[in-house]
Amino acid sequence: GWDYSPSPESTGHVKLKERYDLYIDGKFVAPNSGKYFPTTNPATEKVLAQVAHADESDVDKAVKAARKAYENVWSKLSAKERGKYIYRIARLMQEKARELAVVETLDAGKTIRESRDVDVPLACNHFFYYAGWADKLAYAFPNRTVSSLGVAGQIIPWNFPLLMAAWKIAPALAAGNTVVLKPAETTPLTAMLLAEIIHESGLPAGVVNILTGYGDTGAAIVNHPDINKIAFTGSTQVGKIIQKAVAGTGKKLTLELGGKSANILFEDAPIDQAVEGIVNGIFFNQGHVCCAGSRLFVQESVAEEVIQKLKDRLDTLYVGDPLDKNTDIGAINSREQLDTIRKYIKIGKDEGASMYESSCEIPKTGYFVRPTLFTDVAQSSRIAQEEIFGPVLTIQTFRTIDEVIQKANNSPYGLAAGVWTDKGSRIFNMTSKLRAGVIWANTYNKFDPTSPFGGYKESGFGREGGLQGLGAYLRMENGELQN
Ligand code: TXE
Repeated sequence: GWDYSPSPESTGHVKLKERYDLYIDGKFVAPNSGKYFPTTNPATEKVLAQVAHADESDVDKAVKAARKAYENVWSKLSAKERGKYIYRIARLMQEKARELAVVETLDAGKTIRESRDVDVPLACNHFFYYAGWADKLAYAFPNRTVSSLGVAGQIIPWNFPLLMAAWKIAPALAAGNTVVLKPAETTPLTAMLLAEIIHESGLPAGVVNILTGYGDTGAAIVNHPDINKIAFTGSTQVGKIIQKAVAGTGKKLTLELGGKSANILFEDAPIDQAVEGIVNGIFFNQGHVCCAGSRLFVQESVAEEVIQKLKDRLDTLYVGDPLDKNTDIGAINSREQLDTIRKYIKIGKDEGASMYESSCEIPKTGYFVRPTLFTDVAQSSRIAQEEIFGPVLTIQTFRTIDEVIQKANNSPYGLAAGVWTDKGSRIFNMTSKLRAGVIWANTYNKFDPTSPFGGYKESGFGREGGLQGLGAYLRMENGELQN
């Protein structure tokens, strides 16, 4: 139900509760410490609701509930029954699509167009897709003996709050595991709406537990001895901490971390289409995308034309109220992230790159940044090497294929890449040489539950989506799936 007492920030028919509890063992319960923290709307800087801060004792309670549900209920159900529950969750999400989209936009700052057309439908699709695999595991992995792992601990970031919850929960359940999930501290609300949906679906108590909190809550999940698998999406810095913490414990681990992905434009590409793809690649979701095409490499012969077209296009982007359907770029997720982006814009100027920012107005309150691009960027500069995670594009030029492959691969990261060219053979040549987990050709930021997603190098390991994403939640007796 949605008949909660409205918080001051409630919008339209979507009414938020004043306070959100933890979802443990099929019940909404207060945290043992009694502590709550505020989550704010980054577009208005106003508090949306108070959210429970789970501590180690709450995590322990949730892991015990997940273990009990795994041993006594979930692993005993037929695979077909498990699939039915996952379908039911997907259908209930569809019914509540509007509420989910509005709350996602309020809590994360992303545009309503994106929440409505991308995040929520993709999250639903993810549940539908994995529901279908639940009773087909034997067909999914022929010649392998597969079994569920047990309890999965899952920690997710703030850039795609509902979608990341779906990416984590759906395959875990389909593979027969139970779950303890922690959303990011700045975007806990849609995860708690998902908890309500899961509750309404009748999923047996303890199969999914959702605990809100900060990094300490995440660390308590990672370090809990009775967890069999950790799935983390977030910063490379925290990913390294988690990998160390998990070492030697026997917990299965997947890490989806940062990126600095190359978008490569050859002179024979359809230029106008490519400009749109480059804009989408870096400005979609305010640039808070791990696979954002944040480094553009454009062939020298067309560089001037492309850069001019990009500048013109930047000036047409509308930055503002995320709930306005005309908005292209919403609010930066948090004050901290705004400070990080501003810091990198200053670093770019100090490093001697030429900055161009769009001429648009930005709101006076809330966390907003003008879409920005840098030209004359040195390969070794920090803005070309470090993840900014905001609407900031660096542009470099190249002459030959070998040169651009060398530059594109010269990064600690390897999550994604884009190639824009009219030549099919060149696409295949590039995909074999670029060290990136996902490569798009003549498009960018295309996602589908059937396609595995994940990185090389410091972008992490393991895949989410597709069969590989299912395999990440299974024990394989005769050989793990390769990434
Ligand atoms: O990430 P954190 P932050 C990058 C991006 C961004 C930077 C910092 O560059 O600017 O990371 O963002 C939980 N043990 N990405 O600080 O801290 C935390 O509570 C266990 C890219 O927000 O990694 C949250 O739920 N968990 C990335 C989650 O980890 C811990 C998306 C992610 O937060 C923890 C997000 C700990 N010690 C940021 N400390 C992507 N790949 O998409 C924190 N957490």
